[in-house]
Amino acid sequence: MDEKIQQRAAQMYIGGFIEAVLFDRREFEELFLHGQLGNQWIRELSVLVQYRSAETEILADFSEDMNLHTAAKEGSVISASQLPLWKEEAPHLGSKDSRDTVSARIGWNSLKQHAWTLEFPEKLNLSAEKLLVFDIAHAAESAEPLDLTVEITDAAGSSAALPIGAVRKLPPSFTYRMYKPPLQVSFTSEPVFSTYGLLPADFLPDNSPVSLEELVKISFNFDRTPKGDIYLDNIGIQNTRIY
Ligand SMILES: [Ca+2]
Repeated sequence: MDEKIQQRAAQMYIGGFIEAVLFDRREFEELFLHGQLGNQWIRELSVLVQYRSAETEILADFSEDMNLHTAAKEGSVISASQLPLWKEEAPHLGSKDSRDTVSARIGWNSLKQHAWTLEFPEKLNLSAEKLLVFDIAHAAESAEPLDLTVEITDAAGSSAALPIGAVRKLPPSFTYRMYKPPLQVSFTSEPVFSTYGLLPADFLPDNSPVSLEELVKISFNFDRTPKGDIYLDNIGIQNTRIY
């Protein structure tokens, strides 16, 4: 990356962090929640941002046990529908090492009814001033952008769905050269997470009957990109004063 672009990117993100943390200018938090905003200011930049606010209630981060069907909140139930690949593992790094945290790995190879679903023991409130957040990364090198649908369901069984592409599709993998020339080592990639923050209001078309105060289920439906191999992690509800 060009030196000047690196400097401008550092100014933007370090400056944004200071504005948000020291001066309570919470609107700068958007820089970290919506990676594509960085592109609007520095067009040459390709940005993937992983971010978690201290005001996040984690629903699933796969750290509690080795059981695929349990999540952070006791009594939560995870299930999968027709997924050819579903396990929990530590994402690999570009080297032979792995991360020291575990994520859900999900793969599919058609547009059939593939879904991954998290059900809660108690009704979840996703009303105003809250965001549904989660992290996604390509698990294998992918040259294509990836889209999927997030669906929320309330206690009465009403549901509403939103493709992540409404915010932005997950960009193709970034490739990099691990060793500098003249070493003849091919370009490689590694899983890099992107944080998504979905606004409840964006799920609701006019007159939608879904009750945001009484959610019982969040589903990830793999119905927009015919095949994918992803890591999913850090699903949570974030308090926000941005919007
Ligand atoms: Ca578990």
